[in-house]
Amino acid sequence: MTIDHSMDGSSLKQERGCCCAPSVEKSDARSAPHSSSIHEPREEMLARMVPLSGGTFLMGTENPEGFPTDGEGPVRAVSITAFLIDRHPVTNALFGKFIAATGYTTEAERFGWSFVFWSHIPKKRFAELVEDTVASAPWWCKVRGARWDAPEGPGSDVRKRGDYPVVHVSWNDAQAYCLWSGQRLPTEAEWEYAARGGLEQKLYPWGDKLRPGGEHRCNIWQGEFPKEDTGDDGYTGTCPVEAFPPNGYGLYSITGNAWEWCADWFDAELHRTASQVNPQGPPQGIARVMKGGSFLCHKSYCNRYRVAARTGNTPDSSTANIGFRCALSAL
Ligand SMILES: [Ca+2]
Ligand SMILES: [Ca+2]
Repeated sequence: MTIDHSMDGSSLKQERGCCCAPSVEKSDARSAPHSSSIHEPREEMLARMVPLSGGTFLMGTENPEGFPTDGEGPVRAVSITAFLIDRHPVTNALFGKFIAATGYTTEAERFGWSFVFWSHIPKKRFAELVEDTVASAPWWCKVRGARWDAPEGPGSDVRKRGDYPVVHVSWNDAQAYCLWSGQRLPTEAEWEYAARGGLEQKLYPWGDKLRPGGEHRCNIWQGEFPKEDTGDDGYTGTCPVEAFPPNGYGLYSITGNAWEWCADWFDAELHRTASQVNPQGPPQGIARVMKGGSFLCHKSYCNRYRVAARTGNTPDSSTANIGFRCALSAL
């Protein structure tokens, strides 16, 4: 089994290492297309969403904390048509409803494994559960049987994590969920517009200071990565989606906690010359955009819990720190 470790940034031309999420070569299995006529009741879906009026905002950053080679800049005026976006990332409870209704099988289940962060694997069972690690990022362990409802592999469950973001879901899985819920993934521009919560050119959804008044505002890493997360913010893994206050648009868990898939293909350059009206990203690519960073992000290693930060991963990749939220064009 070979593991393509483009998560170290090589394929995305990132200038620093990234805890983000390893991508995988899973060509030994094919993604089964998902088709279903079963849909979630529309009023339930709408009740979870926040309508945003759209408008023109300044997307990207040229702040020295940003990563120019990720394509975070230049700052440009982007226009967005009114849309709706989920108040929270899709939770385990909600994803469970989708699975129960459709019988959908996630890619991690079909491939038989997913990536789990090393310290979340019980020490006693490490040898039994871990099949391989990512050479350039040995904290990512390939765990057979790790899946959305067994996030640390066989023996783990999400019974007490219903209000946590679902993880171990690929971009393709997120698409399948959207077919059921009647939604779609947000474009990167929509996601960033929503994440900024009405503020202009701030680093975070709440302002420029990571910990205003000394308070944690999102779930990221404290301590020395990847050795020890002190969990000073209360969590050493994912956390309930409402653990921290929402942004100005009432959206929770935007930065930190789990990365969120966006609709676009990832490219570090194309947006420089593309239309700035409802940008959709490149027509093709290798990786899909992810935004928001995760509980593994730390300033010293993967300072990507800023709203302008971006990375990408292959659409069939799944890890313990990637989830998604959904959007909908205005009614
Ligand atoms: Ca944390
Ligand atoms: Ca997030």
